[in-house]
Amino acid sequence: MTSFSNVAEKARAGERLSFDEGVSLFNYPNLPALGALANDVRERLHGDLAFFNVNMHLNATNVCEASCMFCAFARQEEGNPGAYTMSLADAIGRVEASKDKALTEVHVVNGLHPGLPFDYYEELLRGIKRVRPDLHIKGFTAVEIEYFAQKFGMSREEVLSRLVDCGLGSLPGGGAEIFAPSVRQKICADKVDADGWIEIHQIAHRMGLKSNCTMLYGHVESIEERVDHLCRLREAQDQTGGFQCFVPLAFHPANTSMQRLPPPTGCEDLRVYAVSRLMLDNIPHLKAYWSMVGQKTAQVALWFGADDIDGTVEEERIYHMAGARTPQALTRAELVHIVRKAGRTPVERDTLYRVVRVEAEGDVSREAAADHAGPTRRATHLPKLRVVTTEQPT
Ligand code: V47
Repeated sequence: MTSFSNVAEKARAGERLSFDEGVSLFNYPNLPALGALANDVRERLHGDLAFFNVNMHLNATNVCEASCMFCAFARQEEGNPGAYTMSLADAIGRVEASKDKALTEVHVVNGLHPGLPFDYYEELLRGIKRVRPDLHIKGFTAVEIEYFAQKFGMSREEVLSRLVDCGLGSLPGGGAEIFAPSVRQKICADKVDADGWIEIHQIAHRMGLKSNCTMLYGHVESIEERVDHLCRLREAQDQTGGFQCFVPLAFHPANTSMQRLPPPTGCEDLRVYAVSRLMLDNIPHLKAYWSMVGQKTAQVALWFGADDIDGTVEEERIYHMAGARTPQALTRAELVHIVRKAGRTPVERDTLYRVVRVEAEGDVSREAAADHAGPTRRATHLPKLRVVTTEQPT
């Protein structure tokens, strides 16, 4: 019999939790107690630090051959209402237009466009590096990598190494959804399967790239299927160790084929963060993506296991086309404010979690001057973190 106090004892001792214990945590009614346990683990790993970055998103096309039931962003064909594909000049120009902003990352994710040559993606990466050699490019989900491999007759390794040669720096975590085959078959039948998604990340890890991982929750999946998903990520991480961050993604139903479903509640979001922190004992960071769960839930999540709130984002499209009511971007000062008001110490990181800048107590920068947050506790274990500026041009 799995009691909460037994599971709590194991978690506090740093012991690995089993599948059954993960299920029992999802069913445990006392959310504050669950959150406090996850917070113990979070503070053991990161003290009171909370990470964010200064980034932009680039979605060069939303034309997509796949027909995922949860997606409001994709358009099946060029010419359909709302479909768009940026010219290379336009896409690269958007990054160039950010020249005066202190960004460290561009997050590039696209639809599976049937008509674009591989060259388009290579030129896109080269062009971004030409205009902003200092930016880290986190780009292309495992689903896109698999699509390129199939469509252009290359191995997964070859696709990745050609993109790395053009400037790709790491992989985002998208496309994992829920690994259970029966759910995948229902909601995203055209996508690479779980084994393929995991293998692509593991190939990337063996090539020396870092990546993130995600789980889309709050649609048709069961609790057991969530826990199975977390256990599979944990097992993959035991083997290759390249996942830096886990990002739970709360389903936004508006404008999708599952719009009759209610969105996950705030309590459900917090429960997913807490259980994920407790189950994923080998993935260092847990992100509460503010753009998706909202600034308020992201703040509370910093006490329920999460240590990261993502970045300034600039032009989020995937969730906003699915009804997200959050702003499309936040300024750096706003992120600092949110974190401080949550009672954590804000740390600007780069994509690889190297510290760009710690907003320590009493720190007054030009941007932070706009922030009227009061004093906060000092970062507790800064010596562990290496301070860098931004990535050097390759
Ligand atoms: O794979 C699509 C999800 C993902 C909806 O790696 C939806 O740091 C909710 O992966 N409701 C793409 N979710 C975004 C993504 C991501 C975002 C932020 C940071 C990182 C990272 C990765 O978005 C998709 C899918 O799982 N998604 N539509 C929707 N209606």
